[in-house]
Amino acid sequence: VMWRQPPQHREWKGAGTTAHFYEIILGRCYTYTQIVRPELGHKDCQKIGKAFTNAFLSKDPCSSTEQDYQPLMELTNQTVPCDKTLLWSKTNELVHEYAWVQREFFTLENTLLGYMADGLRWCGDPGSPEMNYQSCPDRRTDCSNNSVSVFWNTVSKRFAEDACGVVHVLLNGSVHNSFDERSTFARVEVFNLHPEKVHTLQAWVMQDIRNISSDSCSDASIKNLKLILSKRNITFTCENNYRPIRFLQCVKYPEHSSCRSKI
Ligand code: DVN
Repeated sequence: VMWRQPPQHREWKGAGTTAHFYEIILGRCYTYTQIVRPELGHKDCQKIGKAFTNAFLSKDPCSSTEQDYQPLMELTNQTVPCDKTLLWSKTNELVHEYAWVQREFFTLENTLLGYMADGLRWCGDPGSPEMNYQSCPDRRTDCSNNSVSVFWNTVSKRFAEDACGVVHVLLNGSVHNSFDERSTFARVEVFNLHPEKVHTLQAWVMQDIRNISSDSCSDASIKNLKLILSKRNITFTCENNYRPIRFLQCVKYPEHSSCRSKI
């Protein structure tokens, strides 16, 4: 008898679907809609969970499209108040620490869909109705239109399109390109802000407290961001080492000189 063997080699270069993916997204959906934002208690998490998996199961994980995620997008629409959208790039930990304290701000991961998918991986296979727990496409070595990247591009696009008033972005002043043209923030979000609704983008550029250098707002990459926005008729303002967020950094390094004085 020829038993069907489990795959002997990993098809893709990236890690496979997160174990218990379906249970995690379903649980997160209920946590978010019942506990974090009970005003969204009417959302149908069973339907949302099915729409999520239907977006990628039995499909080629390298030919994912925005269209695949449309039913999921329609079930998870959510209003973010004007002036409360908080974008970020290369500041994953710090931005979410700040959003945890300043509860009125919404990062994408503080919205239902971002909250559900945060930190997870998923992909399917055209020849199977199951998730692929063995491997998923790596966006650099396998393909850019993979199920996870297309998802984040799609939800990031909607998040930016929906923004209004002043939009904030938390950037990292201690990396080579604070405004990195390859980032989701640069590729997707900046170009999908609607100038009729968003009059200003305010950047907070935070430096690593252990090596504070000169003014990051005058860096070439930030000037490039300012230029792109001026062409799009959006005012750009930039603040270096915004004090409330500096205080968060000081929680970790209370003995640092910039944390000891003038508080
Ligand atoms: O404003 C936020 C948020 O709204 C989000 O959707 O986009 C912004 C953050 O993304 P970013 O500007 O690309 O910021 P980072 O710090 O470069 O990337 C954050 C995370 O997204 C990283 O884990 C990236 O994975 P990596 O580079 O470590 O392998 C990941 N990421 C970036 N571009 C991606 C992506 N993941 C999948 N597909 C992409 N195209």
